[in-house]
Amino acid sequence: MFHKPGADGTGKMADRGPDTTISGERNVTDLSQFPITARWPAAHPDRIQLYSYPTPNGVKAAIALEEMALPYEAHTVPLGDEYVKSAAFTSLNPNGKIPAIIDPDGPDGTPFGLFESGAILLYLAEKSGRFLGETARERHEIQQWLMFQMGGTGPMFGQLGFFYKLGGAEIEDPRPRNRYINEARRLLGVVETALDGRDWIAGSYSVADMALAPWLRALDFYGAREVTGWHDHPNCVAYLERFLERPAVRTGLEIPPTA
Ligand SMILES: N[C@@H](CCC(=O)N[C@@H](CS)C(=O)NCC(=O)O)C(=O)O
Repeated sequence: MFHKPGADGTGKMADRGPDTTISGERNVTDLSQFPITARWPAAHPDRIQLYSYPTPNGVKAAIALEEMALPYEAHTVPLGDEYVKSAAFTSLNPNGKIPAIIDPDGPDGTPFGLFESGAILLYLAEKSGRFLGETARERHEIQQWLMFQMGGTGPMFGQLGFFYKLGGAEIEDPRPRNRYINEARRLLGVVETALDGRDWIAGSYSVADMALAPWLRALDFYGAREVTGWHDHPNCVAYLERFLERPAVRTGLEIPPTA
């Protein structure tokens, strides 16, 4: 752990690092070394800057920030190339995809940028000291399911969405569509079995759930519940309902605003 939230549990930042200047009584953090801040200016540079859009990958970061009560400022970055593939955005994430963050109070006390939702979840969990288990065994199991989401349900459900609902739905050859339908159904079966007798994927509520549940929810958005046999997976159904009941989740799902 490199940083714990304030003892009052509000997630207040630690003392400012060397990149911070003092202006009168108020600390002013300088994020100008990050070119993205010229296009998406920080009104509160002392807070974590979130660059995102409320997609399954994007909401993971917002949900984590909400759950951990870390102070942050969200910037809406739509998915068009003029945004995610712009020079400003790729200066922070060369891969040109949301989400990405800048933490003005990074591990060594200086501003720190990070992309890839799984890496962001692990970073925020370490920073806050929350949702990454209490023991090494728990931590490794949480990381296991997080990696399962990042390499499994995320890319596979994403491809299913493309071939079933989005740009690829008009392709006549049924093979890509069937491939991802079958793979999504198989992955649902894995999650269904793992949830037998437990409320959360790694035992206690963790960043693995913040990663996994938004992708289970995406099946509904893709209109793919029937083809993947969603309702034949009662543990998954109950799990998603449990997740969506959390106030931090309900808030995080709407961040950043799209209008
Ligand atoms: N592995 C990345 C994937 C991120 C990702 O695919 N983001 C999508 C939205 S969910 C995106 O930015 N798409 C825009 C594009 O690919 O041009 C992560 O988990 O952060």
